[in-house]
Amino acid sequence: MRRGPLKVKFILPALTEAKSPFWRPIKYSLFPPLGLATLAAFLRPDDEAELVDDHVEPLRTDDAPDLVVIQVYITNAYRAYRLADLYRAKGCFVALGGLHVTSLPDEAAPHADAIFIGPGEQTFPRFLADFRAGEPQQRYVSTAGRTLECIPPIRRDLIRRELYLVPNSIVVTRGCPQHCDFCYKDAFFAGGRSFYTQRVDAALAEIDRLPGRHLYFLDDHLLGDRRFAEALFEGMRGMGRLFQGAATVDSVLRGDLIERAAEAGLRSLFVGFETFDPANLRASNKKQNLARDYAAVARRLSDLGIMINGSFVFGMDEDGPDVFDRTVDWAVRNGVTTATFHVQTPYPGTRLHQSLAAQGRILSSNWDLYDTRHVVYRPARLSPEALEAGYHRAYRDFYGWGNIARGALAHDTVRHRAKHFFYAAGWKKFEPLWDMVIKARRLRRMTPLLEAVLSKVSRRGEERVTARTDKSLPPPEAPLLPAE
Ligand code: B12
Ligand code: SF4
Repeated sequence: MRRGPLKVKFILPALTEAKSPFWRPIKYSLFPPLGLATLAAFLRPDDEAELVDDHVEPLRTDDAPDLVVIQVYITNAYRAYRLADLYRAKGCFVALGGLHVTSLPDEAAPHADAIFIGPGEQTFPRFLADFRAGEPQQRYVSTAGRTLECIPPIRRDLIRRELYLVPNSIVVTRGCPQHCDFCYKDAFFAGGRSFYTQRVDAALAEIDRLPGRHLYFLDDHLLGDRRFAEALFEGMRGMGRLFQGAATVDSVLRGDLIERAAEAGLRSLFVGFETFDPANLRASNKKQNLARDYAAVARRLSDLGIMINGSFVFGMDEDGPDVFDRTVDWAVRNGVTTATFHVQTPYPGTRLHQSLAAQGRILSSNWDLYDTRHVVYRPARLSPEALEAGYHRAYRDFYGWGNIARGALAHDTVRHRAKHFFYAAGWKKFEPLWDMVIKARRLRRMTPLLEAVLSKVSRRGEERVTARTDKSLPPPEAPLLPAE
């Protein structure tokens, strides 16, 4: 029985200690650990909580809190286990949860006093009550009845805002209504609802609490529940916010939700195009993309002044050696502002993993390599080397100066062209500058710049310019930077 206040340390371990040549400080200084700050809200006011994000600040391990809560993603799993072992050796109670623990509970269990399967809003408060009563269980499983209604406000006071470019990241839903075979989602939300939302008034209140103008919704599919999204955007009209988010191809084409989002302040959207091949889409159960006109998606977003962060996956079974150039070419021609390329990665627990394992095609179970940059399975129509090389080439080509300029010219207005150019170049071409800003702890000073780039593209008073064709552009001149 523990009557007094608890000393609790929440840790988001980094994927590795920041020494890999692929470590991009700006990528890991974007978003604070929202999941852990959500869990911290279930503590009592007199408990002492500390939240450490290993990506952006030194992690001291010479302390001995009553409870250590560690979030485990696939790529930080080994480091998370090492930290867990270290704290347990000192007699601290260690709780492990998150996506990777949910996929592989038996792997995680030997490193923990308690493990948590699925989202934590249902299980963590239950555990805290058991822990205080001196009767913690070893395994907590989130099941039917999980909800975001009436959860306490996320503990943003624990987040060191000055360490992040986007401290105003926010999640107002959990999961997604779709069921793609390669996605973490179905395994993570098994046993209960796999798509649910906050109450609109609670989401609006959370938005209201955030200072400044810029917001980044980290929801898997912000437009996934039409009624919720409509009410959210209605409530946000007039708030003067600028925001970014993610949604599916079909939701951009359907109805007028995307217009409502633009009116509420949506300025850039992460869109899961993933593949152009219908056989790939069918094989991965990505039905919502089938027979959709991707170019129409790009046009609609461009017309609304919304920049596109396109997500593309390489290495599906129909992908041959031409997939890289075709994809980059399409993205540039259609004015995709930033692209996120992935080597297909079979996360354990997904149907993709089950299927490749059954075919004997999994080549490695070293989780450090499951970072969407390495090939961990045997592709069907490419060698692993060609797939990895093509992936890196795609990044290099897409972010070459010539293609950044060409992509910018795909838009109709001068303003949108300028925004596209500066956003894409700023993200990939000024890495040393970002590193300096991060080291000097000046990320917050960049917010006005980000807001300026995300400001509204208005057609009023601005002539539409006739889009120049690719042929009229000079070839890429500037040296290409290393891929991501
Ligand atoms: C933001 C984000 C990032 C950010 C930062 C992450 C951060 N600061 O948390 C950045 C850009 C750095 C990033 C990078 C990567 N990411 Co990422 N990212 C996300 C994203 C979009 C949102 C995370 C989030 O805030 N979710 C909302 C919060 C509320 O949920 P949560 O964090 O899961 O926390 C809840 C539960 O997990 C649980 N929980 C978590 N820990 C614990 C612990 C205990 C004890 C308990 C009780 C409960 C519990 O309770 C919380 C509340 O319900 C997710 C997609 C998603 N929807 O989750 C992908 C996602 C997590 N990323 C993913 C991947 C693969 C990566 C990369 C490896 C890929 C890449 N090429 O970039 C890298 C490396 C990450 C790393 N550090 O290891 C995958 C993870 C797959 C897996 N099986 O682990 C996801 C799911 C995307 C996807 N659809 O595939 N990512
Ligand atoms: S649409 Fe995106 S988030 Fe939803 S299941 Fe498919 S990959 Fe996952």
